[in-house]
Amino acid sequence: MFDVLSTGFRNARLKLQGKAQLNEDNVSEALREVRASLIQADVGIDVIKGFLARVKERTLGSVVAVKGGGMQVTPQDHFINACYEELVELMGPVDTSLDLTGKPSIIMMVGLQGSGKTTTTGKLAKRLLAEGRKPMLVAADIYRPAAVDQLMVLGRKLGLPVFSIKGLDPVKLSKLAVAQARNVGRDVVIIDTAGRLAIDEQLMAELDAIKSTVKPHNILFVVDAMIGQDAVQTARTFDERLSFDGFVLTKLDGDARGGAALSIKAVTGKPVKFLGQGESLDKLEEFRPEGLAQRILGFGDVVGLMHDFEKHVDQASVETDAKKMLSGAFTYEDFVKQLKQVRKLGPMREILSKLPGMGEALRQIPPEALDDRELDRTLAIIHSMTRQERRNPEILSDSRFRRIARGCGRDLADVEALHDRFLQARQMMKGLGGMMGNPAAMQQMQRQMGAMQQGGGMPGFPGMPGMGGFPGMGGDGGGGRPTLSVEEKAARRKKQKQKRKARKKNRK
Ligand SMILES: Nc1nc2c(ncn2[C@@H]2O[C@H](COP(=O)(O)OP(=O)(O)OP(=O)(O)O)[C@@H](O)[C@H]2O)c(=O)[nH]1
Ligand SMILES: [Mg+2]
Repeated sequence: MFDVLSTGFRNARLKLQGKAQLNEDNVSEALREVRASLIQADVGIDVIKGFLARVKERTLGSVVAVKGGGMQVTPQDHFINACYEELVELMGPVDTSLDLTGKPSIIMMVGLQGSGKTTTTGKLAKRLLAEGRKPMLVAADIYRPAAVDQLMVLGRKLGLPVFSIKGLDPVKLSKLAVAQARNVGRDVVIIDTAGRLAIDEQLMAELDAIKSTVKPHNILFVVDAMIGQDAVQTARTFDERLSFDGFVLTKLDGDARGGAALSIKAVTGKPVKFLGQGESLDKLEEFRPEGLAQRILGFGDVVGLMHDFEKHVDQASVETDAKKMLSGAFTYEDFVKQLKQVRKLGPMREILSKLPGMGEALRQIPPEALDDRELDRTLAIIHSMTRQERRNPEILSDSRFRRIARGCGRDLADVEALHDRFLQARQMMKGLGGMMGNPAAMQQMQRQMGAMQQGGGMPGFPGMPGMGGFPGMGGDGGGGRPTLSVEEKAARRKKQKQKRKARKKNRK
């Protein structure tokens, strides 16, 4: 997602590399890269023109500021920051609110065929349910029998009532549904309407009639982010007729060029409220222009990840784990706990795609390395250990390794490799812990981290062991097991053998 745009901004940044200052010429050159990618991402020409002009003004119009700590901002960073701020302006301001003051509150979903109305109805219902509301779903798409079934399935999944009457026209049906909701004490009614491939008068008239009959508190226009400029035009037409309250942009997890995400607010003046990021019901996020701007620039959606992390992780236990890790007293039991928490965040590729600067790097990591099954394999090895071994990794010996390998059906070398990486990671954590008590060392580390982040600003993730540094997460140079050649495997076996010998010698 947003690859085209990210590449454009990255190229623009490269054009400014090593420049002592920003001037009309070099900024124009950088902006040409941005312009090309905006056109390719199918952003409307008027929006592009305005955006580029404002970035230029912001870049040239202000003196390059000096960041705290005496660190000079490079012209590159200054340029990217201007782009970031303009992107946020373009897509903002935020208004993710829904009017839920009605009794019941009515939300009407509209949009073209296949845009994701029904799916978003389910996602929204799930979200409201979690907030303690009592939603009812209304199948107002009566033209396709499968449409009603689809909503029924979602209703069953969520344990929610679905209102549907065969053969009744959508306007009457919606009216009845609202009355029914009031009678049975449902406080939110979500009306899933029919879509058409293109806008036609009959559909518009029907939606208009539903609107004037039930007077929804919220009309959400659902739009597939994969269609660029066209989507924006469609949105404009719908808005002229129905005057909706906001957008839901769907399929942002796909290969969308993302043009619509950028320009839809600018063109219609209506806010984006939610983002659909996948087919399953939990893949709905509140829209934050900052997060999206970071992703568009290729810095990852750190805030989104932090949010997921907070949702799934018990903060108190994270802090205890972090302390334990930093003291070097980290065991396989703790490690399993961590792996399971990481697992809850979703597939590895998805987690990593939200980290700053991972866009490019992700493409270079072979798919096997981010195979979530690798996590399972690692867990299987650890499960083959006895509880005592999991709690005291120090007691692991060659005979124990052999038993563990037999137990989980893996090569001895795999078990040993896991253990090596475990010890390395633990050592690293302990080193880090030692440093924390030492201000000079801390400063040194912060400087190094600063250089790595290139201004992307990645907050620390307590309890999230250095991505890729820990075993089971594509740690050995991103390769993972399946990518080793025969020679490499032989070399690894040889190395393991030497280590085994050394360990034996040490014990003697
Ligand atoms: N990847 C991805 N797929 C999505 C998302 N939202 C919806 N889809 C998929 O898009 C397809 C169409 O979604 P629906 O919810 O049926 O769309 P609709 O607007 O109700 O379509 P009609 O009822 O035919 O007008 C389905 O296969 C969904 O699973 C999303 O955010 N990401
Ligand atoms: Mg539908």
